[in-house]
Amino acid sequence: MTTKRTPAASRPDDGDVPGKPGPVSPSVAEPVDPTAPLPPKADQEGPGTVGPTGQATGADQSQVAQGGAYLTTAQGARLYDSDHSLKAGPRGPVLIQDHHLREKITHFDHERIPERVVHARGAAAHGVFQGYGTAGEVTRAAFLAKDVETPVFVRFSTVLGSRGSADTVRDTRGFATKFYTDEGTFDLVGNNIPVFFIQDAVKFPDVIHAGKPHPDREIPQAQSAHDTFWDFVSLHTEATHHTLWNMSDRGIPRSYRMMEGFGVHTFRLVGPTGDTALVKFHWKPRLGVHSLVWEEAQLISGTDPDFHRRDLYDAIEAGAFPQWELGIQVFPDTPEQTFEGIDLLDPTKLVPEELAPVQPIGLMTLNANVKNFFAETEQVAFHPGHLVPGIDVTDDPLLAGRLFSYLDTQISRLGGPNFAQIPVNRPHAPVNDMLRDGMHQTAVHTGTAPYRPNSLDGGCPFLAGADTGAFVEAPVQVPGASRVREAPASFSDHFTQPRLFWLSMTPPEREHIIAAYSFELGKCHEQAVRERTLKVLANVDPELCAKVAEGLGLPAPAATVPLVTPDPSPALSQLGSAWPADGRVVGLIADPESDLDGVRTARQAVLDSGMVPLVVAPTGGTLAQDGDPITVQRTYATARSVEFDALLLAGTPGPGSDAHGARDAKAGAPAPEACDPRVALLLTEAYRHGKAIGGWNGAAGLLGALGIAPDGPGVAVGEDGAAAVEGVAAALAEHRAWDRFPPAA
Ligand code: HDE
Repeated sequence: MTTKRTPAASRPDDGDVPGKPGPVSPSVAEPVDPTAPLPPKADQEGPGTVGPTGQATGADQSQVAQGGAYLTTAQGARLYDSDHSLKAGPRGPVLIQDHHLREKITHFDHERIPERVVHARGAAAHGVFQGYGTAGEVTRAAFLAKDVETPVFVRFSTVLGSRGSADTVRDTRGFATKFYTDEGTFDLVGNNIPVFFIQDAVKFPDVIHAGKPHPDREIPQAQSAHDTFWDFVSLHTEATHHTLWNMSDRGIPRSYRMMEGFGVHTFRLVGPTGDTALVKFHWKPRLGVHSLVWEEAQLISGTDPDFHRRDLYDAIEAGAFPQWELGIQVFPDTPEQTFEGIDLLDPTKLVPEELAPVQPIGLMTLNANVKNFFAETEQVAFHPGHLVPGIDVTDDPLLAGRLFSYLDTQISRLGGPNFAQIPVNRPHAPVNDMLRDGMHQTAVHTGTAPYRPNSLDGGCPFLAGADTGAFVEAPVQVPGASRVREAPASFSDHFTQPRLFWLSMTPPEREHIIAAYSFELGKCHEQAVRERTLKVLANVDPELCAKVAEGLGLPAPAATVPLVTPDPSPALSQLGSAWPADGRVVGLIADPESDLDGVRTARQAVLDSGMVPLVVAPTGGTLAQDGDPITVQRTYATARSVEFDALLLAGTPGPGSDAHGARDAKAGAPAPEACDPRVALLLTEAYRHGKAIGGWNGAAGLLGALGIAPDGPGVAVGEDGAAAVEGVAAALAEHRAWDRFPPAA
């Protein structure tokens, strides 16, 4: 039997079926003016979809994929069939005259563009930046003035992995922000680590070739735990500082929302009177800086490779808009370009916040998700050379190379020089350039004289001066010098600042660093690479070196340079501060016999504290003895501890019994085997990862049976659900129960 397709006019089901187009004219899309700024993002209020907690999210349902009533070709001709190729008879050959087949398949064949050579995997969001006005003395940048609101687009990324790689791999994270200011677009293309592997752009292909998969078998994907990476960084010791940050908890962030961002290079600001200052940019997350633990990160790579992308999208969709304060460290613009002996042009060095405090200059809020990943996240084109009046570059040799590289890469990635016309890249300031033609030119430029000087187009446009909003380079003195391929002497200190970082870490953070080096080097096959890395670590700290050597089963070498011991910088540690628990995910483990009123109370208390409750039960559906049914979001089969920041074990309605399969074990503590093994795994894994655990009425017995002391660090067993949530929220302020991790020393 065959299906015969006939023109729509003779089909009986058209026009009168609910939800199907009637015989009306299709809406015609407004022609796009490529020189116009992007329209403001539509408010996200709307009828809404259901988010991960089962709550309405408020997402805009009016944004549907197709705008018109009828499906058309790319040329606007209405189609009567897009499901069958044109054939000579139902079983005959496909005819080459099928222009619709060719249009559809050809377009599909070209759907992919080259992925970014680095930072291929990313996630992005729209938002707004509001200036505090506190930077007015050091920069004339108008978007930093008090209460000025500027739309922004931010893309977070990993560096090494391909587009389809996992989010939670150990890596540096990109943190690139596009400010659509009234004076032109400013891109702050930074990372979540304040220093870089190399001091000179000419080394970039080397470090990336070393970090990317091996060129023969193209493995491993998105990892630094392999021989070529460690071969390079052990030979090229200026990478030691960045590598140490990567091996620390900073290499595995809990969420993009909980990462710091850094401009890395020193920039030059130009003030209203032309005075200049050197600055380093910092993004400080309102939720604090938090990380995963390594086993958790590895498990998530399998169970939810989209963990960070999902987290960002869900939070924004739920209205939990992430925020960062932008801050600057300000240094005098002296001819030496150093501060307290630290070379400000060396991107492998940071300036401790204790020496130069970060001064807040504005607040960024991400408040809208992208509507189309390819159009926005994939096609956004950042470039450190996108600068606005009042923000200029320095002679950092790494930055100089980037100023060349980013424009160049967009031309091959986005297929030509007109990528600024792609909607996400369009400036919001009026564009009046004389750039013409080229691949993917979408503007229809009028006039006859795209050159200057000219008289035929009225001589316009005119040039501006600093007083009329022009970008004017600061007149920095360039000393007369011979041409050399050399670095300044101060660039050769590769160990003082890694040592500063190490000495600033708390015991559990040190333990994580030791474990990370031991893991990564343990994955290398070359003994020479391991031994050489130990020699590098000996120049950072003898304890670090000895512990990693112990893990590798190798002798610890002695330092080959005198160890300088700087004052530690507590600001480099992620521990020691209390942070809001907003946005943390709390799993509520319950079964049909649990105290469901307590579950309802606990669930509401979690929501009231700005956290996300997910009910975990033996099966899907709802839990209800009486009263409102409780929707189950995860079953014992689908839940894994890594999805949660905290777990709550629901109590039973009556006194003196134990939940979750252990109810019959009345004599003494319930036996661990009486607990559903999947619940036992959830709890013990979460415990091992330092997560907050709570419960009520009977939970203590089961936790104890699983080896989790009910009064231990980060464990909150309360009288009822609300008390348990309170205890868990308090524990989450420190993110993890750090006392559960053994100290390094
Ligand atoms: Fe990049 N980098 N980079 N980089 N980088 C790119 O540009 C490059 C460096 C950073 O979400 C590429 O559009 C060179 C430092 C981020 O789209 C490319 C050097 C820092 C992103 C490129 C560096 C960064 C990129 C690839 C050494 C932190 C992602 C695709 C001189 C301050 C932006 C693209 C996004 C992307 C080159 C070093 C951050 C090839 C040559 C240092 C966040 O142009």
